Amino acid sequence: MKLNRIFILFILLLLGILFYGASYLGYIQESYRKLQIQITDPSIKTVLMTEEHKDFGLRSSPGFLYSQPSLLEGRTDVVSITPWLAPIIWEGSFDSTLIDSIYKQQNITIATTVFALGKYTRFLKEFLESAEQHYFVGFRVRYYLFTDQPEEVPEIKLGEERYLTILKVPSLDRWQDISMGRMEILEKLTKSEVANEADYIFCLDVDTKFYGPWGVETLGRLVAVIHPWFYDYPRDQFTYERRPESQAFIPVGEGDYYYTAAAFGGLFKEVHELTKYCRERQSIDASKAIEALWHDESHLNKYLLYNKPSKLLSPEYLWRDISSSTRHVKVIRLSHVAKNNVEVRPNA
Ligand code: UD2
Repeated sequence: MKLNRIFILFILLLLGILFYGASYLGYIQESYRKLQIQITDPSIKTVLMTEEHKDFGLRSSPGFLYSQPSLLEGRTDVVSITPWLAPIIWEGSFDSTLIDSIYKQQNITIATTVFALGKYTRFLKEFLESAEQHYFVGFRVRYYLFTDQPEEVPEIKLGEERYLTILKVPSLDRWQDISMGRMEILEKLTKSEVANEADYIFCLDVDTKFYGPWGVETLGRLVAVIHPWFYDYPRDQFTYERRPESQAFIPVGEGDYYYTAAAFGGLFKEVHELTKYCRERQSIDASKAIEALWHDESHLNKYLLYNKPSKLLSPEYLWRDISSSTRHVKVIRLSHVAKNNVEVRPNA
């Protein structure tokens, strides 16, 4: 009799645990669903992305003529390869006639994300208009524009096979949160159906303007851009996060190049891993009430130190300011535009 009662109690306890577990799981799934909808609303559904990447090799056609490549002549004033043998792209290191013809055969699409929240919508017109003139001209481009004010998006005449999707996101009070918040949105976007609509993705800052060609020479598995302020600095002077308490911590003595968070890209799978890493690390820091020195850029630099990019873009691909020059940068392709941070940002 006593044994029977213990047995019944045990069964009830088991049922209780099962019931609680199931409802907790349901709760997680429900919260996750809400999160997905919030971020991807209104038009992006989350689906399993195609893991396969179109790879046609680098084919050239018989009879197609271009300058003979030289083994002895080329740029000697800059380094165009990393110690892990990734190319560093500078003017003079590639033949755009040849490389365009190779990628033309692949029928590729390039997704490009840009965020314009608060007063940053004022940068959209120049950014988009100049992109239409210089960015992947002759190739299919899909812009994904995240903004808290869709009504402020200017009307831009897009070229053939150029598309713009506007996605509404909530406003935020701190520019640091806007900057870091991009990682979570990009993490989700790179796992959404957008991953099936394009072959490569670039994520660019909006307070920039194109002045020169940015083309298929920039495509690669994981592409990072060398920050225009630090390309000639010793690594111990890079503005890495140096506090061990932060997840972005990089000890003195380590480091390759200092990369900008204002432009990066690659295959969806790779950009997904990068953005996921940054989002996770940012939230661990936030739970410990610490914020990395340069926000998402500090985490991005840590990721890229231990997950080496397969292609690096020289500071031609994101220069400081069109009015400043250096003998190394022969073509300014994309440049930050001058802005008054105090006036344009939501907080100081
Ligand atoms: C600086 C750094 C950059 C990076 C960045 C923070 C230079 C030349 N650049 O760029 O390397 O450290 O700070 O990640 O030093 N945004 C909005 N609304 C806002 C604020 C930001 O939409 O109110 C978006 C927008 O897409 C902008 C991006 O976030 O391009 C980055 O923010 P930023 O422009 O304030 O950063 P910036 O140019 O000072």
